[in-house]
Amino acid sequence: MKAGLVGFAQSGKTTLFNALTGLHKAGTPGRAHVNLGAIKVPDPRVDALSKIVKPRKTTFAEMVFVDVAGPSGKGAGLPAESLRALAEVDAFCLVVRGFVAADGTPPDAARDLRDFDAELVLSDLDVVEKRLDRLRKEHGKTGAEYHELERLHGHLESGKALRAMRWSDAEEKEMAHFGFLSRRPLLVVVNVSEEAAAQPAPESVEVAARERTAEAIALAAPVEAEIAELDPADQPEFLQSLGLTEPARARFVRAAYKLLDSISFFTVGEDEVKAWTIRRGDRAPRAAGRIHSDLERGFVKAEVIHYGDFLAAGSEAKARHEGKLRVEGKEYVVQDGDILHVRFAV
Ligand SMILES: Nc1nc2c(ncn2[C@@H]2O[C@H](COP(=O)(O)OP(=O)(O)O)[C@@H](O)[C@H]2O)c(=O)[nH]1
Ligand SMILES: [Mg+2]
Repeated sequence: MKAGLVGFAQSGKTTLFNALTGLHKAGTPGRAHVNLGAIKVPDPRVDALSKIVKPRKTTFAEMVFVDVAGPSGKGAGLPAESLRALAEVDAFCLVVRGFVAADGTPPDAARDLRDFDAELVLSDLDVVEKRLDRLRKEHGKTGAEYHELERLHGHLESGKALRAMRWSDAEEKEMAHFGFLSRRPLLVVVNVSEEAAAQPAPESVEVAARERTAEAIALAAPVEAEIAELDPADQPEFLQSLGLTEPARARFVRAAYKLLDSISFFTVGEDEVKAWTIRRGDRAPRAAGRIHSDLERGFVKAEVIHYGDFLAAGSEAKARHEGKLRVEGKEYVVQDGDILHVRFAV
């Protein structure tokens, strides 16, 4: 899973990037520069499985972040390098300023959200208009693509993001190559001051986010960066002093999973216990394909034990003995917490 940190300059993107990844990148990346970092997705189930199986290696799912330079101001548009880096992200994490700026400017997070979303809409409108022009010249005002794009044009022109549109799977596929920015799932992170670190996102932002089919969370990026620097043993006390129960990293990852409708499945063996990320609704062959493309191509069946059954039994052999192992075929929809063993032939 790959998330792009976006937002206006000085909103705290790089500070959040450092807090999430534990890296120490300086300031705002230049126009031709992007920061790239990955975090392990915390999952107590992986810890529990690892304790039982005692594998040589334990691997958590990964979430990759890209931190790019934002527009310098309202209407300035995203720099070309940023657009290129954002082409391949699964979701946008929009960082909006919720603290008083160095020059004393009070925050207006809801406005920044509206302005930034408008940038995404304008960028897509530009793409649609260019394609419509081209189609008009080549074929006149006819054809399925022309009419479909006209529909998107109307929607975008009314200022609305493509996120809110219902598309069939076929439409989704047809439109994929355009890489529309306003179609990407959006997680709004309000970077609040330390005093507000434990409070939910301001109501005005919640409302503006909901109107845009987006989710909102609040955190204080510099505080999170501090937490990331602490010895794990010292973290609980520091968190408690701020009124927090867990680092925002954990909340952030959960929100991102929810936003992308992602779930985890596991592979378990003496060599490795490993967590994998898939979309809810993915069938067994696609899940197998995350492990290796051969496993998807040559998928025969999957042996499945659910995490809860595995834990209750205490070992794979016992879970088998208790009849908790199911054999599933190509149509099986993988569930969050499934432990898979894929049988394949290529
Ligand atoms: N007071 C305060 N300053 C912050 C906060 N987050 C970031 N900053 C400061 O704002 C400036 C810009 O932060 P940075 O992360 O580089 O923003 P970016 O341009 O969005 O990447 C830096 O001087 C940060 O120290 C915050 O929550 N509170
Ligand atoms: Mg930056």
